Amino acid sequence: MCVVSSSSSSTHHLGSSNFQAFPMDATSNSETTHDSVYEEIESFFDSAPPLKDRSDISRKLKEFIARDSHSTGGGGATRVVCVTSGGTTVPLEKRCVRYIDNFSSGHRGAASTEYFLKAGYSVIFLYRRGTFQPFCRSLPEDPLLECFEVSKELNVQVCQSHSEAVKRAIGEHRAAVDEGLLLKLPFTTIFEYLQILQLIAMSMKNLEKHAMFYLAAAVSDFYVPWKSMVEHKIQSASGPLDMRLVQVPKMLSVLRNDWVPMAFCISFKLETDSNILLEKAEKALKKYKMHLVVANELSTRKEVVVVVTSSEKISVHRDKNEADADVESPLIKLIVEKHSSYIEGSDY
Ligand code: PAZ
Repeated sequence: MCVVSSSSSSTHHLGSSNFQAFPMDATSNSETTHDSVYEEIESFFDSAPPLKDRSDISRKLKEFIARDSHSTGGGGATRVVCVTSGGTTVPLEKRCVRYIDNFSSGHRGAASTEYFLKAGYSVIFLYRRGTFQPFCRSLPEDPLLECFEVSKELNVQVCQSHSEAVKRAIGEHRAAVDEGLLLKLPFTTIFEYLQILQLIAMSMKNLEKHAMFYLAAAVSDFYVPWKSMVEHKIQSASGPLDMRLVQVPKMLSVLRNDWVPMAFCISFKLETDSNILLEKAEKALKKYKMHLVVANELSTRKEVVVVVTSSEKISVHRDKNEADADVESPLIKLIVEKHSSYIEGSDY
């Protein structure tokens, strides 16, 4: 039988990831976050496999934020939002053949990114590789094969039926990237996601209230710590699999209290049981001191969401009278208004 537990792991320990869990004012709010949470988080980062392209990501973030403050005359008045999108994977082996995944398509994150850009925000799009991308939502599933055709002279051309969608996807996407308004950073595993999220937070800290975190990614609740993970493919000949997953430390507390204490923070709560959804969203709002929690149910998430604040619950619906309308359009409008009130100091 193949058992993945801490006792099987020590020989495969990769050592420190050269990653500091609390590079900024870590103790400033220590009374608000339990020491044990800090310890769990520190241990998560210390034992996570180092990000391969860490310095490249840091450089891109630095340049993106710097370009942003230059374009506003150094006043830093531009609003920057980090949109997280898609689901994180949990590898079961270091030389990963199998992993635990979740349903998230990244549609929410991609659509929201488009609306934030339209509202004048710069967007850092932290997305799961292979999920929906901003401006590409209306393309068919296999765009290369379905949108293009090859003429007798072997010229590649866009099929008439898809030409508008292709023009929009390429044009609007390129404009946002070239103008320095959209930075896309991919992740696959929970280890990559949380390490990149921290790098983003570090880079956005000085934006203070103009920074926003819109955390729509479906983040794994359980994982196999890297130091407990077997190196090679788990063998089925060994019989049934007995595996212990531990809880992913709750990063929302440190994000809110230590990494970016001034940023406007929005988390999402997904449930399949509508009876517990709002209660859980309210709990998350209080526990992690979020400014807003967006509550949604799996089967209706494209139709309606509920924005939960400390004083109200606002249902936001997709406009059913419009064929291509989505719920993200009114949702982002509302969130932008709430963020404005926060910046002006008239709310929260
Ligand atoms: O990615 P998608 O458009 O298929 O779904 C969006 C969502 C349901 C993942 C998002 O709205 C959400 O609720 N994210 C947080 C999930 C959670 O509770 O962990």
